[in-house]
Amino acid sequence: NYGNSQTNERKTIKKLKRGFAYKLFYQLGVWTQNASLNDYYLAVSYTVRDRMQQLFINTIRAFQQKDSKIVSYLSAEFLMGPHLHNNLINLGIYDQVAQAAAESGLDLQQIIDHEEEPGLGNGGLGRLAACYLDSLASLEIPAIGYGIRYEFGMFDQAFDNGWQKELSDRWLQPGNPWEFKKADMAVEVGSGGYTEQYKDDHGKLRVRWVPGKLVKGIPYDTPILGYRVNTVNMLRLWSAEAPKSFDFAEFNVGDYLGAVHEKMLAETISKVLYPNDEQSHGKALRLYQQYFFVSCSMQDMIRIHLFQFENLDNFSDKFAVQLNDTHPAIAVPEFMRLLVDVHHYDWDSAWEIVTHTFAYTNHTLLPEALEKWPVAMLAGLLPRHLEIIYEINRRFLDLVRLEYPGDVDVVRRMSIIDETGERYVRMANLACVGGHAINGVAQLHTKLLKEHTLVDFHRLWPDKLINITNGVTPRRWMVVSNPRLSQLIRSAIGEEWITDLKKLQALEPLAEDSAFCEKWQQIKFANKQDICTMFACKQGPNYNPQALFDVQVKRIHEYKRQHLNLLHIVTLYQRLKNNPELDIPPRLFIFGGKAAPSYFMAKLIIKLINSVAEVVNGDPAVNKRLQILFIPNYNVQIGHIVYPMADLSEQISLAGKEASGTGNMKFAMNGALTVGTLDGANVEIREEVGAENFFLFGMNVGEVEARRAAGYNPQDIYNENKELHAAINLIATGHFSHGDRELFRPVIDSLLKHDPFMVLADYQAYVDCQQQVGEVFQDPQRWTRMAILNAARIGKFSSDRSITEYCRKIWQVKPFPVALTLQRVPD
Ligand code: 26R
Repeated sequence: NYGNSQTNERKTIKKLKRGFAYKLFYQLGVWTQNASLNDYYLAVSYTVRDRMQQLFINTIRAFQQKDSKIVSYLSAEFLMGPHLHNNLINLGIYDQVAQAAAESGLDLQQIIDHEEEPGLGNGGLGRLAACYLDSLASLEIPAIGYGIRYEFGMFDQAFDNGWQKELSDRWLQPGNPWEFKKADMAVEVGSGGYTEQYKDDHGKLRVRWVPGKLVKGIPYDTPILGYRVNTVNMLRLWSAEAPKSFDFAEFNVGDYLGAVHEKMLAETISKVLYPNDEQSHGKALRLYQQYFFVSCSMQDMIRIHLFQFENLDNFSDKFAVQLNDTHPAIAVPEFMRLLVDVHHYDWDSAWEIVTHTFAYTNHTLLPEALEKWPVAMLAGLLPRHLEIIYEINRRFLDLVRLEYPGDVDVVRRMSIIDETGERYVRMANLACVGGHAINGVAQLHTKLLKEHTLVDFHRLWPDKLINITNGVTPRRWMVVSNPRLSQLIRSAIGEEWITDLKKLQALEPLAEDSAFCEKWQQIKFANKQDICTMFACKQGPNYNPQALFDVQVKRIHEYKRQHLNLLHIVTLYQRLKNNPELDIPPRLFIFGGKAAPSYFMAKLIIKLINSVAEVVNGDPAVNKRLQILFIPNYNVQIGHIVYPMADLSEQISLAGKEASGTGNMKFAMNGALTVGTLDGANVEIREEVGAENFFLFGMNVGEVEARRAAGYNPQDIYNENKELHAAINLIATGHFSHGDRELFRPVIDSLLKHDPFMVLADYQAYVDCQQQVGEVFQDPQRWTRMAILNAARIGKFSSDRSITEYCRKIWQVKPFPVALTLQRVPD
């Protein structure tokens, strides 16, 4: 019935076109001729959203069935990226909508590109949460992502004379068609005040918290589509508002301005995402943000639970709550408070429920990133929670003393309270004690947690700490962002790989098929051309799509060693200046990434990259073979462009510092080869794709430790290594700073005096490895074969695999397929 399906297709397109026109007219209130691109973006998005609603509402109903267990993913960050394109793909209506748009005189691509992305995350941790939501829905696991609806997400980055400038991110300004405000589902959250004892109706002595202030949390729900399934999960983000009682009429009689001021203060809570990925333990607002969204979310889950059950006894059968790092760890005492103070559970039963509910994922090995809050701050902001934390700690330390009699040191180390100086609450210890599972995010990371960061906890509870290696969603990171490659793969091996990424293995034999290899190369080339047209070189000739595209995109951090990459560039620059005949392939070095606004060294590294770029790109003696592009404002949208066009993926952190990395996976999926250290998930990527298809260099963790133990002196390396010496001197003597010898001195000094991330120690190995990279690139057949094998063997790193492991090892949740029992609109 080809004819039949064709008429259906026509009907669908006609309906979509009518949908656009309706939305423009009725919802946006504009006439076609006057509509802006934003109006069209909203009209198309609302039309698409309507097609998700039946599924969304059916899924919510399914949550209410007793035998469905729900995963709650608590995260201070969700770096979702644009919704429209992804939803079109997951719904399977991209082609129809493109056709309907075209027939309405619209360019769907232009509309998709118009979307202001919700960048409610800093980097890896927030993006991981977004990939996990995609997989949870696609695997038909009932799940709610709980977080904060920041009015201002990650700042926009611009360059001013090569320096990073932060601009506020106004993502909500054009209107957000994907969210539903649920004003009547608001909950109240307290702060400050005091605690008191009182006798309840049965004469039993109880404690209650009398907060000094209240705010209201309003949920905004965004539907999260699975890929071609009926499940539409939800992302529930909380926005802070002043509660009714603070309204001028009732509370602040006569003090109108005072009341407005109170309202303003309440609303600052969800105003802005903290852009630091360094420690922010001085910031009461940050702590309160965490408490705010956690309290809202726990109250919400309790409400959902009590909707179906009489009490909270079986709460942990209904909800598995994952703590995405320690940012939501205050959930442990909050849930205890709700159970003991509000729902009148005794301590032991409450603790049983709490510990069966929570599990904690650790995402970092950097000691400075382990959260701790001053006890004094908690006492002021959350007095009842501090009492509960003390009680948790008292009982926990009794257990520790029992296990290790006489060992006061272990007690000091494992205590939730750090008493070495000013007293702090250690959030990682709290999270470890308060849940039934702890996990690292890559094998090496978990091993290092076991041996160092969490060694005592691992000794006490040998089965509690497990590994679940990170993964990323192939829907967004292949199908959405790389349509050309996805189409080629589809035509070669079908499309099962989209939901079962191991199936990419079927590509392996095609690495020997010259016709396929040629198509593969053409696609890479076309993707590279795209970026060359998108960005024009400001100083020199336009970027050359034949060049080796050598890419490092990630947050700017010393441990990630963007400056090692830069030293290699300066080395090549000098080699070319000294020897114009040098036989190396042309390279385009691409950078992208933001620096935390207060991270001086990271910002200086950005300035240094831009400064080297200016000189190199503007030097006709080298700029046919060496060019540098720092793409401003790296975000999910830019990621969509960057991964598909990369030849080489830079994963060059000092071994032992990167917990996992996830960009490394996205690059390999899109046919880039990796140059990397044995750090994070690189180790497992190399294992999967084969050592012969991975450019490995540098010290491993053991060698790093040994080197440091032997007394590391970067100055010696600088003195002995001629090329390195010259490269550093070129920067130090102002070659890239118009003669200014002071500008980059802090970078140089750091490298020569301490070099905490051992850039100099790995320099020679890196440069040598890059030499090899260049040689292989000059053999396109060989390069392409390696790239295809990388993609073919990357299946393990699908977030579907990660989520399947979480379900089995931590959450004890099974897929719960949604039946479409509810029709669209009741008559
Ligand atoms: C304490 C606070 C200010 C803070 C510290 C660190 C806030 C945010 C961070 C960022 C950390 C936790 C993070 O993003 N970690 C990254 O998590 C990714 C997902 O697991 C890993 O791939 C990546 O290696 C790791 O750095």
